[in-house]
Amino acid sequence: MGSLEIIRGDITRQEVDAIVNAANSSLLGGGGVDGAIHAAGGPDILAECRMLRRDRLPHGLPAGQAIATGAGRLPARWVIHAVGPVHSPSDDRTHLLESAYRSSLDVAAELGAESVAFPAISAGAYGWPKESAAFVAVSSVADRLDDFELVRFVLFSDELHELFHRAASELL
Ligand code: AR6
Repeated sequence: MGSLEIIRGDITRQEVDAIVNAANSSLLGGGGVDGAIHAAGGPDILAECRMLRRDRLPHGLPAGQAIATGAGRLPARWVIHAVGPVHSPSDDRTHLLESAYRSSLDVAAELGAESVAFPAISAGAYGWPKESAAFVAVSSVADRLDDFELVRFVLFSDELHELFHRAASELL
């Protein structure tokens, strides 16, 4: 049985096979986790993203989907760029948030990654309510843990760290 870890920390420092980026559809960078990954990983990641846009994704990567690049100078081997949905109070986009996690795990499995670290996708600039973000994240990976040695959630705040622990204790 693979293990699930929930820690407080910085995704760019994780020594795992693949880290997941909370990207946007352009794949060309942004703030938050995305900015931190490109800043710490160096220009090779953005160069690869530009090639993906040119060759395979002229219209960008839709919400709910994921695609991998190398990880530049980061300790991880791959960055899996996942696009979460922007939260909408009038339109339930939970399926897209679930899909961002599950597509990331699909990509990780295709790469042969044994260990994967996630941030709280959509829980920052995209405005997803934090408690729901934690529940959707944990429930989306729960039935896939056996496919990996380690799935780790890396939370940037005490509040999200606590909410992810609470979700895991209720769901697992
Ligand atoms: N390590 C772990 N978590 C982090 C880090 C870090 N280094 N930095 C921030 N967080 P966000 P989103 C937390 O906004 O909501 C970007 O501009 C952060 O506190 O990064 O999916 C993209 O380009 C929050 O809890 O991602 C998109 O345009 C969580 O990571 C847009 O933001 C996610 O916040 C995506 O928004």
